[in-house]
Amino acid sequence: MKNAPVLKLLFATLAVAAAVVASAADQKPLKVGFAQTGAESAWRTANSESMKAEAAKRGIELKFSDGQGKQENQIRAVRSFITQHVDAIVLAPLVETGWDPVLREAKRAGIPVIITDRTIQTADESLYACFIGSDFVEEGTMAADWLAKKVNGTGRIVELQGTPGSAPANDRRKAFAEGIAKYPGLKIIDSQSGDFRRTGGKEVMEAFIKKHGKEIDILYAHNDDMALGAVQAIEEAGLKPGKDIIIVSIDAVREGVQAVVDGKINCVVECNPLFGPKVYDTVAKVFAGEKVERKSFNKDELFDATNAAAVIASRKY
Ligand code: GYE
Repeated sequence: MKNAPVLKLLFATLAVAAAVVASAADQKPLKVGFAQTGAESAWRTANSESMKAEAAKRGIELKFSDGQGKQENQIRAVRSFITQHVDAIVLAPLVETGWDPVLREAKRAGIPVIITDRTIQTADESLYACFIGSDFVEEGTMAADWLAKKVNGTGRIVELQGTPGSAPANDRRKAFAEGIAKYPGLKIIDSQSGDFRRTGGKEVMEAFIKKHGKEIDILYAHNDDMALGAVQAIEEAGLKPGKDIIIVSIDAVREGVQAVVDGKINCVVECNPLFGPKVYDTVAKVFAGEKVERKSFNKDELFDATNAAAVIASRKY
C-alpha cells in the first residue's frame, strides 16, 4: 500500500498525542477530604499542620474539616466529601464506634477511606483501606513500665483520661492498668476524663486534690495538655509537680518535653503527629490501586530527665 508510511506516521502522532493527554489527566491534582476531630490539643494542631503543609507541598487539593470534637460533624464532613467526589477520604475518628453507615456510603461511591491517628471498631474491615497512626497500647505499657521503675512499684495514682470512647483513651487506660497490675503496691485511686484538653486537666486535677489531698503520689495523664493543666492546679495548691506528685504523660509535644527539662513532668512518652507525608504517600498508592500495609504504626520514643534536655532543641512539634 502506497500510503502506508504516511498512515504509520499519522498513527504514531496520534499515539503520542493520546499519551500526552493521558499523562496530563494523571497529573490532575488529587482531591482529598480530611475529617479532623477538632483542635483540642497541641498534638492535634501539629497533626493538622502536617496534613495541610504536606498537601500544599505536593499540590494536593485538600478539603479540611474541623469536627470540633463532635462525631456528627465528622460524619457530615465525610458525606460532603462524597458529594464533592473527592479521590480519597482521610478520617481521624473521634471515637471508636459508630462509623459503619457512613463508611458504607463512601464504599458505595467507590471512594477509598484511609483511617489515621485513631483506630475504629467495625463489623466490616473492608470498609476502609488501611490505618496509619501510633500504637496506643504500646504507649500505655511504656508509661506503666517507666513509672513502676521510677517509684519502685509503690504509689497511689490518679489518672486523667482522654476523650471518652476514643481509641487513645481506651487503649492507654487498659494497657497502663495491665502494666501496673504486676505491682500490688501501685493503685489507681481515681480516674476521670479531661477530654485531652488543658482546661479539662486543670479542672479535674483540682477536684482530685480537693478529694484526695496528700494521698496522691502519682499522676498518669493520657496527654501532655492535660498534664500541663494539672501542673498548674498542683502549683496553685502549693505542691511541687514532679516532686510531690510524680507525673507521666503521653505525646511529647515541645511544651511537654520542656516541662520534663524543668522537672515539672517526669516522663513523656512520644506520640508522633507528623504523618502527613506517610498519609499522602498511602493515598497515592491506594488511588493507583497498589497494595498498602493494612495497619502501620509510627515509631515512638520516651523522654525523661536522662534525655529530654538533649532533644528539646530538635523537637519538631
Ligand atoms: O494523644 C492527644 C490528642 O489521638 C493520638 O489526641 C491522638 C491524641 C493525642 O488530642 O493529645
